[in-house]
Amino acid sequence: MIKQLDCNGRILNLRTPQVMGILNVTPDSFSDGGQYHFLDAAIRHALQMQTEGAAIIDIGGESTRPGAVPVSLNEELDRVIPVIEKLKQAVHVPLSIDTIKPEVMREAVAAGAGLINDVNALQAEGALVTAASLGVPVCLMHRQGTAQTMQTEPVYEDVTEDVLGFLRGRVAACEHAGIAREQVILDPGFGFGKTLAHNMQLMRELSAFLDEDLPVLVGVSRKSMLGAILDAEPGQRLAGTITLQALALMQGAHILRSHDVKAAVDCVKTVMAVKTGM
Ligand code: 7PM
Repeated sequence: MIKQLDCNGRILNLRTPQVMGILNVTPDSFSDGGQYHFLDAAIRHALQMQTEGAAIIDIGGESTRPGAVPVSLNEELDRVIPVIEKLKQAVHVPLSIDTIKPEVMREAVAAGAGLINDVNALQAEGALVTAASLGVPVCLMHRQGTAQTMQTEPVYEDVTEDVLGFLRGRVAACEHAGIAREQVILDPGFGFGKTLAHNMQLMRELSAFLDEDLPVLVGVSRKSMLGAILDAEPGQRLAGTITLQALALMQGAHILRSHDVKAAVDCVKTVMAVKTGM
């Protein structure tokens, strides 16, 4: 497996697991009340995550989460492009753009983003061609249904096999479009059109995704599956988040997408100490 990704000139080293800090620039962001909506707060938050050890900052302007209202192209561009332009100067780690829209991918990479994080796995019209032309790494996430429909009784034959089969197909589509396999990151998409039982099976069987010999990204931070397990609000899901992250790291996960960067970095250090004995 390629252990280093060139993210638009900034290197993401995957020889050790890394933490992707979540920077939300949506006013309806579920766990931070949208206080990072404004540019200065976004910069401060990104700088803090970098100080805490984030190796990459993920910037999302469209609410891609289950149940979210779609955002217009111009609204999404207005939210994320100024943040990327500022962050390009303010931080030194690579920046990731969380979007499903090819126009946003293009503008974001032009502004300095170095990785495309697409919860729609480049299935939008023009997304594959655009990502191929931009030449940055892409994270392909699985989801069942759209943001509006995905929590209505998701069904799988075998969730691990189904998700893996979908991602294999998208990797093939990427290669056909001219995106090198070495540029692809896999993500099973925890919480996106999955029941609690589906999410738990995916975590138990995460090592199946590692067998593809591609980097694997895991996004479990504060998710509603933890709300269901713990009967806790998003702000009270840290211990559950870290527990799932540790289980993912034990199975070989490469990137943890996390709100709580310091705790996730400590989790990486601790699990790596167990794995390596030092
Ligand atoms: C409700 C549910 C609110 C989910 C917010 C979310 C992922 C992602 C998101 C993920 C990748 C969140 C999510 N989740 N991108 N974007 N993987 N690659 O926790 O799991 O921010 S949105």
